[in-house]
Amino acid sequence: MEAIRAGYDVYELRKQFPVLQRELKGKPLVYFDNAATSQKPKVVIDALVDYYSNYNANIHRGIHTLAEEATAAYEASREACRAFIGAASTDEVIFTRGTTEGINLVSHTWGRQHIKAGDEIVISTLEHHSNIVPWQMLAEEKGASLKVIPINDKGEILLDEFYKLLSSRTKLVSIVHASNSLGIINPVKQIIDAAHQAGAVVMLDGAQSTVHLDINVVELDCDFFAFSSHKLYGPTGVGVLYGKRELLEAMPPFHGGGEMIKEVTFEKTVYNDLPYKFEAGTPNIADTIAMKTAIDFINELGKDNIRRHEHALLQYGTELLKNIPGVRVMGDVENKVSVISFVVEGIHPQDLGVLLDNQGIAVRTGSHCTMPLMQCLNITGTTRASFAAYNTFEEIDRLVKGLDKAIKMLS
Ligand code: C6P
Repeated sequence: MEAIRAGYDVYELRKQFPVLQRELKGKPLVYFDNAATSQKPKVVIDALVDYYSNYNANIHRGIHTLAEEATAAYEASREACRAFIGAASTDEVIFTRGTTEGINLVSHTWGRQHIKAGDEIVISTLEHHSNIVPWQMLAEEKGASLKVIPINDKGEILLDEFYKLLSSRTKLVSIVHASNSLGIINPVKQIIDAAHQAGAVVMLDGAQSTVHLDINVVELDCDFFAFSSHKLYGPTGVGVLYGKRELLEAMPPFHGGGEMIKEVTFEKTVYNDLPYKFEAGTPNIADTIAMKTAIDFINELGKDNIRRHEHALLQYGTELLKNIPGVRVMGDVENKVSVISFVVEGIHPQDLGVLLDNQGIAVRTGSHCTMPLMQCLNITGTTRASFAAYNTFEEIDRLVKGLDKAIKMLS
């Protein structure tokens, strides 16, 4: 039944993930912390081992066979990333350490170049700290100010309030595509179009959307888009910043060093072409190569199939959780990625998390790096269950049972 619903065999898929074979506290592991980082299939782990075992070499530097093989694999990953987000050219695909670094790259380069005293940067209440702090730092440095789009009780962005915030002072709008804490998918197309009409540049934080949604940066018309490999079945420590060519070309480099130069004298440096201008030093070669394997893995499974399965899990889990007395599901809206965030009356999320862990169930608890959102919702934090392609309905049943038990123990 589950296999039919998913469009692929979930149980067969699970066999490809070594860690899912693990027992925790004497029970099969239930891994519901996928929004923090997803587990890795064996093909991704093998890609890392293969690079280090068979063609470990520095890239873009050597003329020997190993260097050529490593460079080819590294650049093949850039092409896979380009296609995955629908960018027009690999020149617009910059490898980073992840979403956080991508946002910091833009704030340190484009931001320092363009933001001036009196300018305004617009973000939303839903932002992750990674899409708040870099802009706060920039605003402080430049004498600019940060404007925050309010949300309704459910956590949805109030578009009318956003439109009111836009003015000729708005230079940048930086918005999370899908909220990590609530799962809500933001109306980014409307936001981008309105921001552009006001003359602002738009950055999207794609940390949570890239694994679930079909991304096409050209159709979205966003100016910058950042994501992390580790949330899409790939390794940690690597990700992508997409930027429109004309913006990237006009931006100063982020870091100085090897690889980002064409020519250096003691008097002057001529910077390299895109995308290398933004990739100083020896990069994270193995993980970048394995990120392609993760993208291939998703493409083979089919994003549509994964989405259908995850949505079914989301609906099933939301209904069951809502029926548990004392449980309040936060961000319970239609347009969501597979995240269920909830609070239980009178019980601290951390206590709940520990008791669930004792039953072999991994969830995330706390503010999820969105403290201002928690303050706005008037809560200290939530318990968050986030689903991936390999999760099952039985695992949700285990969560519900585990929750029941934990609530009884803590009440
Ligand atoms: N959210 C979570 O458990 P990095 O760490 O750079 O790969 O991603 C940062 C980041 C940025 N934006 C959003 C919307 C995110 O969800 C994250 C990472 C994890 O929700 C860890 S806090």
